[in-house]
Amino acid sequence: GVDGCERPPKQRLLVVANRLPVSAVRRDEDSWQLEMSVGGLVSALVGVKEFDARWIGWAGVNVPDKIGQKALTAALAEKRCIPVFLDEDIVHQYYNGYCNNILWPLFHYLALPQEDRLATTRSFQSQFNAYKKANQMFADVVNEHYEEGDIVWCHDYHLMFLPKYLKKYNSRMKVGWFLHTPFPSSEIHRMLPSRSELLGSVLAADLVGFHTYDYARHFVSACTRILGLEGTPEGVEDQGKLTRVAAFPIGIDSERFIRALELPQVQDHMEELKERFAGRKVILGVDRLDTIKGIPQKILAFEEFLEENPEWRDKVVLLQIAVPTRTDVPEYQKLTSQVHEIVGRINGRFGTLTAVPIHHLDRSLDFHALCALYAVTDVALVTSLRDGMNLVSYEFVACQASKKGVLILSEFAGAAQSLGAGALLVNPWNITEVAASIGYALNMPADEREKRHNHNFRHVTTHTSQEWAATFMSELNDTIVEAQLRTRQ
Ligand code: ADQ
Repeated sequence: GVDGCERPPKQRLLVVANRLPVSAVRRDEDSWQLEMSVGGLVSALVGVKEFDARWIGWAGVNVPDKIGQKALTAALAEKRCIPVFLDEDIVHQYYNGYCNNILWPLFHYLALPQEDRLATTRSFQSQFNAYKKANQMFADVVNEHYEEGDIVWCHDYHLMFLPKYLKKYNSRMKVGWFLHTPFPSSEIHRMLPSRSELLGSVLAADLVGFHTYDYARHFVSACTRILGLEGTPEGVEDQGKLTRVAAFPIGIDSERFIRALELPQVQDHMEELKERFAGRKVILGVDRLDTIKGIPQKILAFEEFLEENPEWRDKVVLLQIAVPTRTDVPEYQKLTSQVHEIVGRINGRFGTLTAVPIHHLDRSLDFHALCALYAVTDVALVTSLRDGMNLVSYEFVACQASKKGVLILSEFAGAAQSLGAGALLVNPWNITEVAASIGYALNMPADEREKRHNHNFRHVTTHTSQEWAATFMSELNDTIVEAQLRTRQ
């Protein structure tokens, strides 16, 4: 530095998640084109400047040949990313199978696959074995790149065995694990054939984090009821060893959204949208096309609203932007056609020669288009049946400083705990209630809208993703110090 003092070296952080924050496209045998994707996690960690972070994860492509693997590894190194190579069979059984067909639905309170689905997929046990094998492959790569003093931060339901495997390699490794989905009631978790092994492996971490206090409490009671361990206000204790369990609600990089609204291309886009929907109020839904997001329920509620309020029929439009994900999983293909069918029916019923009430897009929007859309929206409609947090609701609030629109938010989204005071909370299963809330939102007086918006805007701009990551990391560092003190006593 200027004063001649050396800055202390930054603490190294290894972030481990199923997917790397880049998408890789192969150009030829030994060259790859990489694009950094932006998401909550990426911007959270970019914002935490005091750490020297590296990413470890799957690049999302099958690279069977050594030449390709070597070239991709080299290209990724420039982005501070380290790949885990998974072959097609593992991806099918670990990712499509155990992660997305078993854990994901169960953690969102949806039933385990019924017999007909079990018969068509490969057996539960072989999917579970692939899950463990994949976790071991992640652990191997982490271990290979680990240096004494590193912090290892594991993410999500894909990697529940990772804390245990890492500690087996090195019991002094500092390991944190964060779950982005809900953790369900212990009565739901109990149904999993591998319930105990999964809990025990997560408990090997030093710090276990969830979005909400409820999820943390569910996890602790699963550990007490299923494993017979002791739950304390601090976490879970097993023979004197404490695993700290706590809530760390995630946020967004709100500044990035607020700044984007100033850009000329975003403002042009807003003008276009305003012109396109002049004379109509805009209701917006933005979701990954996933059963947990309650998209059919949302559209049916909108239909009921139109049915009950004929005077609104040509004055309102629902824009539903639903980016398809996990298209290899049959459940998701079924959902797509179900949504298309409902949208088609409602547009046939209430559309005119010049306008339809629902615009449904099966694709993602780029960041600037998304910001413009959030900014011109009158009512955002989030009807998740369950959702760990739901960042779309945060993004909408961040973009509404001038319009002060209304957020209708499912009480089953983690975000209901943080944005509940400003939003209209609904039970998405109660279509009549959601329809009534749409009416209430569209007619809400400006002063009530402003009060509600200000409340949420303050929350979204103070509880950012950067703050989330920094808090988790400092808590993880603290647990290590506490553990050292305890062993010295
Ligand atoms: P998701 O289930 O993906 O995340 P969410 O938190 O809403 O849900 O984040 C979705 C992200 O994708 C947002 O940043 C949104 O802008 C973007 N997105 C979604 N649809 C899009 C579209 N059509 N076009 C463009 N962008 C789109 C999981 C959990 C959540 C939890 C997060 C973070 O399921 O509950 O909040 O992780 O922990």
